[in-house]
Amino acid sequence: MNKIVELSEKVKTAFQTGKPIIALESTIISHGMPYPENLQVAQALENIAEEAGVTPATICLMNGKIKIGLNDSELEQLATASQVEKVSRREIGKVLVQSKTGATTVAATMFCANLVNIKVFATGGTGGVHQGAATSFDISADLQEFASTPVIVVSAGVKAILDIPKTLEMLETLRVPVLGYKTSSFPAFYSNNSPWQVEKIDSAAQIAEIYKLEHRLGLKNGMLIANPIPAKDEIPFSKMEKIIAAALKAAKKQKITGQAVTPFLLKKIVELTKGRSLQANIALVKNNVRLACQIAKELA
Ligand code: PSU
Ligand code: MN
Repeated sequence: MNKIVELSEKVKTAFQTGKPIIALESTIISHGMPYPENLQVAQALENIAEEAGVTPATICLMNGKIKIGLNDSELEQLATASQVEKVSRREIGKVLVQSKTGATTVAATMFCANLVNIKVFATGGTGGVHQGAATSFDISADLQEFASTPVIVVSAGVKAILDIPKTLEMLETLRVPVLGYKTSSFPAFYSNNSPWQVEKIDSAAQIAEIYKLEHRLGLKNGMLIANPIPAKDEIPFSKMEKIIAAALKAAKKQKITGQAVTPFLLKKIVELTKGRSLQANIALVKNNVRLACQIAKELA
């Protein structure tokens, strides 16, 4: 396993000295944002963690290795590469054998973080049940990963393009705890509230305590911590509903399916909001990194 998994120097040191570590996702860098914003954001996220006294470990696949933590030049390589595969759990083996560069989704990042015992992971928004899933069967593998991988994921709810109530039902079926950080209205990515309810929790300490207790009981599930976007950065739900509907219509018209759906919709929404959604996306990920750091420190 050592040969497949490669820790960055910083991450190695953090493990040796017992410094808290958080995992960061790479799909936002490669598929979520244009260059150079993607690189700037990736670096800003790492800085936020460092300033909080936590070591960031951006996870991706490169040169046949699972990289846990990237140095500056690797981060740049990921942000500028023209051919980066979107890697969910099922693509990990193939992309490693073919030595391609792969950006890990929430599912794959959770899996890789857990391999090296990183327990907290900050992302933007996780995948879930897509609108129209009753006929398309499009349900993200992220949900299955939550059911079987004991990693705490801090996310601004789930992606707003999804069927949120069905996603919440599915998480319940998969027996995944979903907790709203200081909110009982489930956050909808760009919007800090939605018509749906979530169980509220008020401190990072309590999140860590729940995780530890579940671990003692032998529960192997992950946890979804729904962290609302700061009010000053949000786009109200009623406004986003219309924009998302337009993006979904465009996806249908262009017959976008499978893995391409999420990146297509997010890009379309950036266009339709004239970049406003990208700003919101950046703000919410930063906010999630801050909370993930607090939780990681509580667990350390
Ligand atoms: N951010 C993006 N594009 C993406 C994703 C995030 O801008 O594609 C990824 C996330 O990594 C999330 C995944 O885990 O989308 C879900 O995709 P799917 O529905 O194909 O499982
Ligand atoms: Mn899908």
